[in-house]
Amino acid sequence: MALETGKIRNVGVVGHGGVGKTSLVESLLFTAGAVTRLGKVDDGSTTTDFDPDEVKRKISINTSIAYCDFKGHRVNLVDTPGYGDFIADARAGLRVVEAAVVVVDAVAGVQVQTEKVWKFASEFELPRAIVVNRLDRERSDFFRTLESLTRRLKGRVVPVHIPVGEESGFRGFVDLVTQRATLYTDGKPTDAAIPAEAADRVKEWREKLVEAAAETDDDLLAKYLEEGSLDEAEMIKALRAGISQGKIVPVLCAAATKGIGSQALLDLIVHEFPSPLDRGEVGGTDLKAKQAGTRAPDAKAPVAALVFKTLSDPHIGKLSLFRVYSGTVRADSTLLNPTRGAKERMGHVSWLQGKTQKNVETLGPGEIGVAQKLKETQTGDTLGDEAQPFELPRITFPEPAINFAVQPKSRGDEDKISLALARIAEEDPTVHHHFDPETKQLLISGVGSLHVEMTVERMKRKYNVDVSLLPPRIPYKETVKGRAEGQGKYKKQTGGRGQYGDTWLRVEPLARGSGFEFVDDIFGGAVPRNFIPSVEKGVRECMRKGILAGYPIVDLKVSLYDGSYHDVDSSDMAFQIAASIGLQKVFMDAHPILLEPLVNVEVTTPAEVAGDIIGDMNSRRGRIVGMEPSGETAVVRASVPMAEMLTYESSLRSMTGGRGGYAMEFSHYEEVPAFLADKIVKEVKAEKEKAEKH
Ligand SMILES: Nc1nc2c(ncn2[C@@H]2O[C@H](COP(=O)(O)OP(=O)(O)OP(=O)(O)O)[C@@H](O)[C@H]2O)c(=O)[nH]1
Ligand SMILES: [Mg+2]
Repeated sequence: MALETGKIRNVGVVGHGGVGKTSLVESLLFTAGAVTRLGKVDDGSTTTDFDPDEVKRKISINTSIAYCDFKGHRVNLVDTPGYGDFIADARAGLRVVEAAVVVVDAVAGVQVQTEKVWKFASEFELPRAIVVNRLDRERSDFFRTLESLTRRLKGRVVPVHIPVGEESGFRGFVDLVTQRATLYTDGKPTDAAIPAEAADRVKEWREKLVEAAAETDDDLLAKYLEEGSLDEAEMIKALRAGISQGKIVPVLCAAATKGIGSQALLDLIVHEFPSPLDRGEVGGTDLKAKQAGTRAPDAKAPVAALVFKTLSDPHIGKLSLFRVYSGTVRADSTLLNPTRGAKERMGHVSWLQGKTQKNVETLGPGEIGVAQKLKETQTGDTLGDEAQPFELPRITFPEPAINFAVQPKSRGDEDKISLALARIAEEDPTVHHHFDPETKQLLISGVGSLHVEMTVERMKRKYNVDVSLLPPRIPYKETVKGRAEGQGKYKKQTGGRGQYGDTWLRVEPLARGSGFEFVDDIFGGAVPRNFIPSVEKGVRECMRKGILAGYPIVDLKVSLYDGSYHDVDSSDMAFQIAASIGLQKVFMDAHPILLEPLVNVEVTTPAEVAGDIIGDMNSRRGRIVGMEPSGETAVVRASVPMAEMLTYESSLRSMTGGRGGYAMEFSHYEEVPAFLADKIVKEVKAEKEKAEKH
């Protein structure tokens, strides 16, 4: 029997890193009786942080799912990571739920990622509740936190709880609707009258709650203005509607590790948050009619399920986590993945309790489940009925912002590395990799440096390949600014047949981006026809290797205008060598320079530090090409040498307190300023000498 759709609550638990999301999920599971003992993040025993990397670092890296049954409802909890590098997973998690619990720390208040997940929740139009957690900590302050919530988050934020006791003395809260206190001793709640110490606050904040409730509805507001109050039933009704429509964001108190607040949060989830049925139809593309279409949360409708997360484990294999939007997914059925044009056999389908799977026969609309070993399906794909192909909007992921080169620790591991990275990218769509033919390096790109480091650890642990990370080499190029001409001669007389080639070459610069041009200016056979391709070959080979500092030469015109030959000793090889000797000399006489790649950068920053961002860009030899303030955030566009952007991530983080973001793409090549070019040439020479010594 599939679950009753109206009795399902899918809830994303989101927030800044380390505020207690995983602990809160654990506490909810424990309170509802879904687990028999309260796991702890600190000893790696929680339900939702089970990955070895999570256990080791004591942070969440992957979105994971747990469920509990509470007062006749099924509550699916989507525990998401809060660390910035993994926040894309939180966004993917929020795509498949009907509501969000935003957890904030009672000491720190609103933080960078709080604002980010808030924006994600707004993007998906999710109703939400805020849990002020860790109220038992030193220096925690509910009201200061509340002040930061009101100031920094858009929405009608109103407390429905007032805490009782502070810091280590925090022992419960007063419910502003019922005006009863819930006080905890040894993790056990008891109902009590409002303690005297909280009475003033309760009076003050209840008034504000009544006002907020009244404002959700014109009739209620009229009544409230007339009578100065609302009765409890009216208030509950107004709050329910207000919360589920997102007009009111209730704030609750908690200390997750002590179990305080879980029961009240579960009550709110089942009573106030919408079910998949309330959410109604979802939009997508009807692939048969080739137009926009919808799917309803109806067990008999055609299946539409969205894969929002892929996990792969060398032992278990691939796991695809999906959310059913319509229809019924059955074990042992076959579904179509229209994106890949693949039929997928759903063997077992299961509910997920952290890493534990519970096989079920069917998964109905609104349910979240997992399938094993789907062949082609990837994160973001839709699974559905073959006869009624349909595609839900894909989940989009941020473009990677940071690149590292990887170097195998043992020789011959290159293939293994690419394979491992391809597998990891299946699980984590924010990891990209590609081979750069110019620098001959394999590059890994990710969201941030921790993200790339974790990727390397995963490669080692799961696929047994060990690599070291280097900053990527900058693909400089060489060219000339002036003209020069001269001779390149190669002559060798040793015993029998000798070697003879003689070329006169002229070099000139070409326009940026035009590459290479070879001109045959020989009259009267000074260099025989059949050796002219040899000269060009010698020139090309020499250009590929570089002359000034070993970088490829571009935008150069080379003319062969004279030479001489020997009837017996001249050969293809001799002319190649002669040309190369000649080019090396004339090139250096023609005012050689280095070119460097420039990138277009777009920085998104809180408006108040936009000035710092611009100043910093100038110090990176960047040219500002545009600046758009748009309310609280500003967008700064600049053209900057790629070499100056290698360390940008950490600078941006410190300048913006982690609230900034940036994207960049290659633009064009420009001359490296002379003083820097000298430095680069010297470094390359020193490296070469060192390499030759070894
Ligand atoms: N004192 C106190 N500590 C808490 C509370 N809740 C969580 N912690 C501790 O805070 C730390 C982080 O808790 P987590 O549950 O991992 O936080 P999280 O938000 O899931 O972290 P990420 O998933 O990495 O973003 C752990 O050491 C918890 O034991 C609380 O209510 N009181
Ligand atoms: Mg966590």
